[in-house]
Amino acid sequence: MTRAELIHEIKSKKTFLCVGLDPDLTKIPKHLLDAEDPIFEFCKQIVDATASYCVSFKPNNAFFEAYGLKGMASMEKTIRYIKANHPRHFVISDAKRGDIGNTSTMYAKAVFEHLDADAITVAPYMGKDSVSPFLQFPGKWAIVLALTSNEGSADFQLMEAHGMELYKQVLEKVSAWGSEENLMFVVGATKAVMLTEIRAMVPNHFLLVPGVGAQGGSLAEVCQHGLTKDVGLLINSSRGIIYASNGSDFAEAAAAEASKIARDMNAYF
Ligand code: OMP
Repeated sequence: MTRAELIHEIKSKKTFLCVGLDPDLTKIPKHLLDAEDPIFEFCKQIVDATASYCVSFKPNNAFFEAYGLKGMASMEKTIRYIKANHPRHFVISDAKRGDIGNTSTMYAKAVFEHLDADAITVAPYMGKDSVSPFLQFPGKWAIVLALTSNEGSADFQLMEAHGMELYKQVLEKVSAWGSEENLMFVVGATKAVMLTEIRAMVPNHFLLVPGVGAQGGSLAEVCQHGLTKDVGLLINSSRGIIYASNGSDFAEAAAAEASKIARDMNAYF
């Protein structure tokens, strides 16, 4: 999906919500456990219920890999289901990859050629040759970790070297490796006030912003500091939407939660 296509989807639907698919067998409704593939069944129903309120889905690999081969198959089925039934949604494989170039190329092939996801999250700390392979696929995106939502982000990302915090060096260096057409950055919603400085460095890049909902980040604050004329934000919520209910009404509850966020986003158009 190109940047222009993504912006078109966002502006025509008046939402920039990304629904995170983090399936956990201990949290999904009990009645789904009898299904042949409970994880896929859960994701499929969440996807169908929330699709009209979002422009993107973000399956997080960990929540599928935790169930071994079966979980991996559920992830692949989920991504193929989204691609086939909701083809205008932007699919982010949240795998946080990054390795020597030779290996990153294979990670990129796995996610872009085999799974046909639109984007993958990438950790930048092995440097240019570890990130570049993800930028070689037309219409596909690398979403590089800049300032993450967790407490531990302070351990390295806020450390200063040569008078500049490490996450700012990541923004500066990595933005020169790709373009606004194939590169986004992750900035946690819990760090919303820092978006003003981040926007001064990357005024047009799309930012993936997780951390509203369960982690307590504020949508209004993120929008206040991070919105651009092209919107420039994909705001993710996972648990706050997908576990809105663990009863038989889970899909309706997820839809209601996604719709609430989409309504709030509507005000910014
Ligand atoms: P909830 O806290 O349940 O909304 O989930 C947030 C999702 O975003 C999880 O899949 C996290 O792994 C992911 N995430 C963060 O929470 N913080 C970050 O800084 C980056 C990510 C991510 O790259 O998506």
